[in-house]
Amino acid sequence: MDKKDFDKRLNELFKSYEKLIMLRNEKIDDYNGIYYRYKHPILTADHAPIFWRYDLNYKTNPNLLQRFGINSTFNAGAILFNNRYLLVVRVEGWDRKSFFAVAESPNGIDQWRFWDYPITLPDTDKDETNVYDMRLTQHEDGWIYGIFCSERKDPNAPPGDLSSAIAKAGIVRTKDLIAWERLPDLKSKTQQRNVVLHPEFVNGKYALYTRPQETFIEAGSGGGIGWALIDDIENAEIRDETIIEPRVYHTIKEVKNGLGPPPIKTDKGWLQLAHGVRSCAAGLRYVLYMFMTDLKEPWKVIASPGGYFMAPKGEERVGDVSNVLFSNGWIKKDNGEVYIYYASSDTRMHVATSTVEKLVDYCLNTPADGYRTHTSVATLNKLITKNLQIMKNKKD
Ligand code: BGC
Ligand code: BMA
Repeated sequence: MDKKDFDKRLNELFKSYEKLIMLRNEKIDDYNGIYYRYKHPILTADHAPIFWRYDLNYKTNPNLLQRFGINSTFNAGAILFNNRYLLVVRVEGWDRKSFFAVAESPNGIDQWRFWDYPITLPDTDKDETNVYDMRLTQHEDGWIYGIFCSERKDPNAPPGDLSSAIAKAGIVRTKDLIAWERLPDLKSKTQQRNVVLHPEFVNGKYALYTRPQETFIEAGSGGGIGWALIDDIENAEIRDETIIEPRVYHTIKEVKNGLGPPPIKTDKGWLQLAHGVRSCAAGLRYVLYMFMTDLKEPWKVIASPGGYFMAPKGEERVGDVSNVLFSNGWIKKDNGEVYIYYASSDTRMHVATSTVEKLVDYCLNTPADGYRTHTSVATLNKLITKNLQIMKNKKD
């Protein structure tokens, strides 16, 4: 390419990038009363800055090739920090390594732009191969904590097995999302993924939602969302762990489940968003579901709406790992609005909006799963009978 073409092409790249970033999002008119989806994904691989992907120097990149490919942007932690909407996004390169990068939006809905540099995590263990899925918790101790999955090759894997891995929870904290202090990884008897810090002290201690697992993929016999009190966050160790939200046969959380973001406090209890996984011929299907826990005893489940809250739909269904919705970030605004940030098929980020009032109503008044066809039909019949009466009264 001659220099003129190079400059022209580069100019076009910057222009179409700006157009993508400035694209306004809008609600989709697909009413379920519970939440709204939005027309466009909020972050895709194309949202990665041009200056991350290309070498902009004509001398060293005369053909204007991408030098650092970005594959996907997903599973973001979220925080409203000094009135700024921030996501800590899992960005994955063409090399399959994921890293964290902050993206910021003026309104929480569109115009998401990455900060210039990704997060450079303190490198504390040479065996740590990949990191992902950070949950951000603004804790009442004054720190913002990030707990993420730290993955390495299983040292006991037989020769030739280059897939078996070990998952643990890495812990960092920050006051500004720029300088990150790394604390020792969570000590646990089992592997851990989906570990989330509760925002308040409980009985004077830090409290973790956990997800013990027997092997890298299988939750195993202990499977479910657990709860553990931690004596010292600077040397966090799980001593006692109780399963508070178990897996159940023939439900959306039959194979695995795990907490999403830290819970939202309401006067009726804590709103909890989680993912549930079931197995089918097409592989694992990940959906989002909700439950509520007690305000004073956040480890006690007080409401379990049956079934999924949100499942992959339309283009969400397709991606690197198809048939997956995953969320590890949401933001509650002072006016009661809730912005739910979720990823589809390990590929892109979306937003859905609701309110605390609606989510509490959803949790408290959606019939629970009766675990059998017969109970589901009985629940439906009750609703139909009630509604037919209302419809008949209207006609009379
Ligand atoms: C992937 C994760 C996935 C996990 C379990 C990891 O290697 O990076 O996205 O959740 O495996 O399947
Ligand atoms: C998991 C998660 C996510 C991912 C999902 C589907 O176990 O921790 O990273 O979105 O698998 O691949």
